[in-house]
Amino acid sequence: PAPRTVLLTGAAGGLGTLMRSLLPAYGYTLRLFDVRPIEGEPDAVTADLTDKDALREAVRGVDAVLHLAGISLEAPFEKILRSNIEGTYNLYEAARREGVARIVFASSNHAVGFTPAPRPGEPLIPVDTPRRPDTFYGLSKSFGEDLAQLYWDKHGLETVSVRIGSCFPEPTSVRMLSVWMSPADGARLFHAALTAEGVGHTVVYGSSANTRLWWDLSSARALGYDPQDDSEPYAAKLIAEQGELDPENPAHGHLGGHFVNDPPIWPY
Ligand code: NAI
Ligand code: 15L
Repeated sequence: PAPRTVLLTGAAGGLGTLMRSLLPAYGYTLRLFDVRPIEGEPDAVTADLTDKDALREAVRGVDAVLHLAGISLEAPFEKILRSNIEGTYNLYEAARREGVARIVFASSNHAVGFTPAPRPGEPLIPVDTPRRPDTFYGLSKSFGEDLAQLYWDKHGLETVSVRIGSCFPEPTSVRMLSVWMSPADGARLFHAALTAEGVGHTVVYGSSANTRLWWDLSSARALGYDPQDDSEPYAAKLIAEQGELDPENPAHGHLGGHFVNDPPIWPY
């Protein structure tokens, strides 16, 4: 049966807020979880991913989890370790113990951020391209994908790992013309990931059907995802403001954009 009750972690964040407004139309009842309180949502669970008891209670009885919580940009390793690595492990362990069948994991393009962006005419980047994290942040998403594979192989807990490009109301950079996922397409993709049958552990890229797309959406389409949006209507204005991407500039020539150039944040 299709999942109906879904735990949404990271519900207070940018993507969580978008999904709180878009996913109920697909018939889901959302249980909300975030370390930050959410105004107007007295039933939301306000807890940290390090709180194993709170997580165990939060996943109890849900059909699936949409796991968006975590640090969403580069940060000192120790912080990434707590929220994204240990936090995601805690979530999987809670889900395993409570018998939750599926997790949709918000992975990121930054798990493969050091992959050179294809130039026009070159093949799109496949999902099985070697992982090349561009930051400690991207490394934590790479860990999350491996954790998901382990929990499928060892425990039969299914995951769709969605390597999200940039999910914001509008693309705001020339790079985003290639990696943008409209919020409406985001909801379509998460819905497909929550409902497709027999996913095991499936990795997909998360973006709209952009004219300037860098990666292969076929594994997402195989779940039933049918993207309806394209960033191209924003192209002329963004290119006039910012210029075309220069593939010789590392911050332009890799999937991860400026993340490849950002120095690690030391110390702890
Ligand atoms: P965000 O930073 O706006 O939201 C993340 C939420 O997670 C926040 O509300 C924060 O309070 C919560 N959180 C962080 N650490 C936590 C912890 N230890 N315990 C409980 N809650 C915690 O990020 P955004 O943009 O909404 O992204 C959501 C997820 O999607 C993140 O995992 C991010 O890495 C991933 N992602 C997002 C992309 C995007 O374009 N928005 C692109 C690629 C991946
Ligand atoms: C991400 O993983 C971040 O969470 C998001 O804030 C954007 O920076 C996005 O990647 C991107 O690559 O544009």
